[in-house]
Amino acid sequence: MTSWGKRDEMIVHERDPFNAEAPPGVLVEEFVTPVSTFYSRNHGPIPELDPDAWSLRVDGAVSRPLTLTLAQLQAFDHVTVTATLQCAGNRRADLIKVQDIPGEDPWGRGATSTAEWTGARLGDVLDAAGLDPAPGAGHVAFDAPDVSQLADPPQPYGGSVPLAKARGPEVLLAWAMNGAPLTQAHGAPVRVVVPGYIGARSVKWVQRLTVQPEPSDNYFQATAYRIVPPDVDPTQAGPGDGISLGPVVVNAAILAPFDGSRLPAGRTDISGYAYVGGDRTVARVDLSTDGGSTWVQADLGRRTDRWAWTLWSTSVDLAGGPHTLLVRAWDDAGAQQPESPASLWNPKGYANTSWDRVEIVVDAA
Ligand SMILES: Nc1nc2c(c(=O)[nH]1)N[C@H]1C(S)=C(S)[C@@H](COP(=O)(O)O)O[C@H]1N2
Ligand SMILES: [Mo]
Repeated sequence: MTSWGKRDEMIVHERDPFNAEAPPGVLVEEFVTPVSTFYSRNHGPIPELDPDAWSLRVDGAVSRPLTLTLAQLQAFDHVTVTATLQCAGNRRADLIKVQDIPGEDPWGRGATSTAEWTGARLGDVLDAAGLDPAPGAGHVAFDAPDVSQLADPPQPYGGSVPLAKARGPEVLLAWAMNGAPLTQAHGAPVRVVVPGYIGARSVKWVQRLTVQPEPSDNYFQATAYRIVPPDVDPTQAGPGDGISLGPVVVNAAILAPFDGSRLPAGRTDISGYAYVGGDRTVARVDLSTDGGSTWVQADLGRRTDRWAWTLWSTSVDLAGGPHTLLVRAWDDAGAQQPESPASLWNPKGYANTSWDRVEIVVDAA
């Protein structure tokens, strides 16, 4: 059985469709996540597309609808953006502890990863298709060929982003990841990469872009990836119900040490990620080693990539005995993560951005 180029340590939630994340200790090792460690999130079978037969249709509210081959797409300017993808289901496991969420994978802290994506700007392709230079509010819908039986009714995967976001210089039609052609599981030959938005909008195996007045009516835009109120039965929620997820709000996790670990006396290194999408950046990361009574500021590490996570770290002296580690990040608008997963619980288990908590025991000196 194929593991789609992933390392053996991956936590595989499902084989079919393939859904896997790296254990926290592996994820924190590198700023740019190796492809073998990058999480994989699929709603249907992973298609195998022939790059020579692939084409991208660009249509809808454009004056010159286009069909581009891979070579024609690669004739546009090449752009590389280091960007984090974060699944809206990241850290769902802690919501499931509050109340069960049937039918959804119990993602830990690893449904997020960072890569160097290379491709053409989506905005350049839209310009070539004669997008009205001053369009009203609109959206760009993305269509893929992978048919998901989890959708109601079963249908190919799709989604959309607002036109204003689609035209941002960071939004790519990417054919390479970390300097190599996209692998089959990550969307070969071409995927959309929408930095700052939930991973669901970075549609893999993209084959059609449509400029249209409304968001996509695809199941994964209109019905899934929405926050429905806690008292609504998610199987009864239909198109347009709930809050549609787009920009990622501020989030952070502790990747080392692991929850439940026993550590030797002496200095303890603590590290993890913080990330925020939309127009925001991570401003500060606070760490508590006493369950939230006192906080210290973590070092923020490499800060050069506007669309990538912050890998923070700190080193503390801990007395022997049990400790509750907590992390909370702040963004540059002054927003902070909510304290409890219970306050965020929603029936599909999206967007758990509560303070991350890790329990450890330190040996007596
Ligand atoms: N065609 C297609 N694109 C897709 C998906 C999918 O199932 N099919 N999953 C989405 C979701 S929910 C996420 S989080 C990201 C994950 O990207 P990755 O598998 O490359 O990590 O892809 C998105 N694009
Ligand atoms: Mo996702």
